[in-house]
Amino acid sequence: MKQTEQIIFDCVDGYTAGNPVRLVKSPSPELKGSNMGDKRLYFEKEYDWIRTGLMFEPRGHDMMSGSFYYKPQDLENDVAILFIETSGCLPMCGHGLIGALTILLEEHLIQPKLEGLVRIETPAGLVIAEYKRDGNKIKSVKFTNVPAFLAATDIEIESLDLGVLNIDVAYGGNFYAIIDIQKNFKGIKAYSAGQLVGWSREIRSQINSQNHFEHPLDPKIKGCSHVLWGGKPTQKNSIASNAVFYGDKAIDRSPCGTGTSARMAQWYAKGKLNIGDSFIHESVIGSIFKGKVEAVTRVGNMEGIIPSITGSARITGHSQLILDPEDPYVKGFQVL
Ligand code: PYC
Repeated sequence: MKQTEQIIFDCVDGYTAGNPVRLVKSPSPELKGSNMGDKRLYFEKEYDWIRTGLMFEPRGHDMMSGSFYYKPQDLENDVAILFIETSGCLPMCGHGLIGALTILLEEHLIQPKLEGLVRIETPAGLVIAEYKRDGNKIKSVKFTNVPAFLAATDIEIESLDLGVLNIDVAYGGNFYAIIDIQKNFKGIKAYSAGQLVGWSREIRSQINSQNHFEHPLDPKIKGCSHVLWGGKPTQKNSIASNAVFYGDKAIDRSPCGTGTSARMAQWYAKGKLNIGDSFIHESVIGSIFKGKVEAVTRVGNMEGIIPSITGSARITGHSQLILDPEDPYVKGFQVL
């Protein structure tokens, strides 16, 4: 696939718990590498202009999140997914996976070997999903995520506006700086999304300049990319609410699948959740993911959990997006 030629991408748009998903049906750039982790790096090196063209304005927006799908490397599996987001190519994206799978199944783009179960290769590792179907509609997707773990606790960061904040960092497919309600942070309902975005950028850059986060078993996954702000639940059955910051300007409209996984690992490590417990997590718009601590595991020399996340997605439209080398905004832009 060449940047010098016009390319027309066939896409299906939708959302998972309110956050956008855009699956590219075709064409998909050929990726080199023996697993999705290597292929992710190859895509970032050779094809980042496709990601920015399809995710940034004017074809996308600050929250846009998408994916390409591929034949799996291991033929025991059903599909491989590459996540393309405004923030880059994430190792794993929970709302993206639920959305991509719903589209792949409803549009008959994949035929799982076993009805009701899909084995998905992601850059972060193998993820196994179960889905419930009603006719042609996928009613819900439950995926068992890669292992999640608490990576660091009680990091002190000075925010210019909020003052000193106490932050934990946990991994759930991406590294999350988790800011729970505390003396200098009253919970997400007390602030605007714009305030959270501004503070998140400052905090993420301080956290990464003072610490190094790297997956103990996969050095390709490093850096704290997301900031998860905590809040009180507003709905009867939910346990907590949260707002996740990603990219440079986005607040996740969904409860964030990898963020919920990271937060469950944090709660488990602090004795607030046990094996088998469920964790109903609310987003800024009140949408819900149901999390569960499925098992305990080890990640290198750390104790971790195997989290599962259940949610649902809907298709909203079909489009053809054109990347034309003569278009001055072919690579897209962001207004920061
Ligand atoms: O659901 O894992 C997720 C996610 C990551 C960034 C936005 N959503």
